[in-house]
Amino acid sequence: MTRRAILEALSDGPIAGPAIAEELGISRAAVWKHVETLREAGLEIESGPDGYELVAVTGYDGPAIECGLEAPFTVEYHDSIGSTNDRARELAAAGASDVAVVADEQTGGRGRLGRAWESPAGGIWTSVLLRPTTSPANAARFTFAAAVAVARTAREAGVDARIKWPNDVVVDGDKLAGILTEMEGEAGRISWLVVGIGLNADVDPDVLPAGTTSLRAEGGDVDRRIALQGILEGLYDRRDLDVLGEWRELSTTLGRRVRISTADGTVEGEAVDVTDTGALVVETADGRETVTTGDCEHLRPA
Ligand code: BT5
Repeated sequence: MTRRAILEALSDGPIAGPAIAEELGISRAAVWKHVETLREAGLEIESGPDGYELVAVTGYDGPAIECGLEAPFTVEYHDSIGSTNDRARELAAAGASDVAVVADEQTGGRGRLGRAWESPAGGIWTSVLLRPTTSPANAARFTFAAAVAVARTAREAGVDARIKWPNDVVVDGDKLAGILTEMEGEAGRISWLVVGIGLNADVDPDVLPAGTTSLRAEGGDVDRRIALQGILEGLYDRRDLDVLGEWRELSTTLGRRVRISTADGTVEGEAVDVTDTGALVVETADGRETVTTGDCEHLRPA
């Protein structure tokens, strides 16, 4: 966390090296080394008569993403990795928490049920490791909180994003983002929870499966650092909140005719509500059904 503290001091700069050293209880040489590392990571740090000052942040890596991030996550950045969810699970097994694993590219990105998630360079691929003190029954809330955070961030980037149950963010029906929440828990208690978020940011949808889109393709702002910070802060701020109201507001599924394929068959009808455990309530020809999870297709009005 020293690097983070130095970054904060530099953002409020100019500040003299010895003053930083004193404030953080480290040596002047250590301050100098940290500053050099940050410069190598692409942060523009000027040194003038009054000391160091952070003047610009460019790039997309750990220090750049942590700079100005208003959520207490450590960012572990990889140019390329198999799956950020797999890496976050490894970190969970090693006892870590509050880490966001971020990659420019994934070579083995995963969706639900072992499906592949295409993750070319330029996307936002991240997995946030949390240890919430709640029961496994509440895990879906984190998927919902992530969906709200992603949809809001995309909307701030100028894209008309909405949430599609259970785990997508879409623009006019085309998939912009997907969420994969995984966890380990027992006896009414979550041990760790990993929220995997894939957002097609600065990506050409031509290299993605049909029916997908990206921030770039929708003419949105594709500053990944700003977008990712928005998502991480949005998720963090909602970690203990009831997000159902916000989810309902941003949902494009509620009020529609849907067909949901589940392991037990197909449910068709009008999506009328979601429950606080993330299930979809569907008004079918035979009455109301509550569907825990599945693949949801939006149908044209009957
Ligand atoms: C999801 O699964 O939508 C969850 C995707 C989660 C991806 C993130 S990226 C960071 C983290 N690390 C990982 O390894 N995973 C998470 P599902 O609802 O099962 O949808 C999967 C389907 O989406 C695929 O079968 C394709 O049809 C489609 N798809 C694949 N790549 C896509 C992409 N980049 N954009 C939109 N749709 C895609």
